[in-house]
Amino acid sequence: SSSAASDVYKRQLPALVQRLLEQVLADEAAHPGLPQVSAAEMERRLDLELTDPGRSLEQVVDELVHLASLTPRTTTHRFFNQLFAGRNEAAVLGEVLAALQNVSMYTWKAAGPQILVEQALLRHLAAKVGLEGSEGSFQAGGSLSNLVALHVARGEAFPAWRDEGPPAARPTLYASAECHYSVPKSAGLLGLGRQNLRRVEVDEAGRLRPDLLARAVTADREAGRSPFAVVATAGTTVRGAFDPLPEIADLCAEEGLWLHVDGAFGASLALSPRHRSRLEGVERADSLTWDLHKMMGVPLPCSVLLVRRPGRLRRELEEEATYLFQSDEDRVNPGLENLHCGRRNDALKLWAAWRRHGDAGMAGRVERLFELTAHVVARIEATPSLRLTEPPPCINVCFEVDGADSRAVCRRLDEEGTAKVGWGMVKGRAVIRLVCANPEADEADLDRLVDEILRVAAEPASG
Ligand code: ABU
Repeated sequence: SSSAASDVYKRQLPALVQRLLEQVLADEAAHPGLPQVSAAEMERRLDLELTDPGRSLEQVVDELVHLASLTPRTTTHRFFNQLFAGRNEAAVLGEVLAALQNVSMYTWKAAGPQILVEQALLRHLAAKVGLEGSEGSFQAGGSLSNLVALHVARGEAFPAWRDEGPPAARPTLYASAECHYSVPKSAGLLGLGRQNLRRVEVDEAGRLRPDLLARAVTADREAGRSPFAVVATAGTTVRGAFDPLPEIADLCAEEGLWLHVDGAFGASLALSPRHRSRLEGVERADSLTWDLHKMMGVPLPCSVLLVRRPGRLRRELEEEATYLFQSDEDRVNPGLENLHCGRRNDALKLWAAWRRHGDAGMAGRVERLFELTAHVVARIEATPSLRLTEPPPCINVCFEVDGADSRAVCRRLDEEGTAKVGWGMVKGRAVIRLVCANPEADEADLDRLVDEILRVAAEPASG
């Protein structure tokens, strides 16, 4: 019966959750890094088969603890591998409640005030980037935010496409050669054709060149194509470059092109008065992708899409579903304007973190990441055998060790369990890409990491 079930929750769950948390956190503290093992070896260590009979809740907790003990640590001070890292306690609490209540964010009927939480966040984020009055939605990651943005841009330029299929004109899209891989993926998914995405060359610092963009648009028009949108990147994945938004926005205005800014990584700079100037021009975007799970450290995913002119999302996404949209005002039924039907509550964790830290705390987080970045840059510059690729515009630091293969260095550190740090390609060279995305890591952690990189690079296998 439902009362028996709720009794289980009241009597057992708090203690089980406490046990899970204590054991996972203790193990993480004892082993902040784990030696990487192959998938085949992991399969030998784990029993993952789904069998009868089922097990007790206590046994399930034990199994979860064991699984966690073998899972890569992304929240400790040894993880510098991705554009996200660390953990935010208030956000974790919000996430726990989201899982416990399990609302689906499509209707007021099913989610009630959680919809208002989401809308309050969208308004606040829009104001931070000068897009007051815009509409927005949460998506399951930056790739989907980019996809939906380009779907809306396509509908703006070719209103009949959604109902009638592709037009005869050849729609053409532009982005930098260093744009995120979700842009060509979206071009394929949306039926634009990946070959109709122009990858515009970048300057020395990895920023899209507006002069080449203008030339490409003119050439395409002369060839009978239909340019319709530009994706500018605010914070590229490897180098952290910010495309020149004012010049690109000028061109888009002159040419009547939709300007989508992929700020999945870099839009969080808008929260910091000290760093927001790199985003100058973002207020002229027609749409913006912003991943709060990156610099802001809330659990994945937490991606927001903002669209300047309200009504566009609904125009391009609305479908009839009488079984779902049964009551209440449409303004609180976000399922009418979202790609997703059933949708998890990604807003609550961000709202909890923001309530905890306030605007100043959120800005402070971004600023701390830049302080850590400056520290590691100074350390690299002071070490004769290390070569900084370029002064980093964001929180990812690219560098090489003289005489060492960056890929081998990263692989060795991972195999040992010393640290996770990745590599990327810049101007044809493999460079170490160290991302300072965890404000809980400190200067000593970074010094230690640089020491370990130097040690590993000096070993024969890394040459
Ligand atoms: N948006 C994908 C970023 C992947 C990375 O952390 O490098």
